[in-house]
Amino acid sequence: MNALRWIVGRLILILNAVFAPKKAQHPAEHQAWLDQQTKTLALYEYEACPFCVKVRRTLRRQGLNIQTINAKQAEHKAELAKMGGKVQVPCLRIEENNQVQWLYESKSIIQYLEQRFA
Ligand SMILES: N[C@@H](CCC(=O)N[C@@H](CS)C(=O)NCC(=O)O)C(=O)O
Repeated sequence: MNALRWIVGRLILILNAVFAPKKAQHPAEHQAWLDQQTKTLALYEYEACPFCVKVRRTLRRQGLNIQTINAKQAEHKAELAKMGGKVQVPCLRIEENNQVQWLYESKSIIQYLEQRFA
């Protein structure tokens, strides 16, 4: 089962690389604004999780440079469980006005990013 999961994961990564969406190119000033805005966002993820891949493809399409955090690492997994409430990826950590929100569900994350940055 683990081996099968590993193989499917690699396939997802290969297909994602082959059919990578075009990374949005913004004028330098707008990109600098986006980078400033996204400094306080972090995506907890697993490399080969299909839902995480979906979110990463959105980041690329939108030209968003959001920090990604490998939730397979014990310290990050523990952080996600403790602060977010459950170990599920993708999860977007949003820090705004000294408040932290943990947004789960790929659909909700994509919707949030599209509403905020599209
Ligand atoms: N409906 C969720 C599904 C997310 C999901 O199932 N993620 C899996 C990884 S692919 C997960 O976090 N499983 C818990 C674990 O592996 O500990 C979404 O669209 O984000």
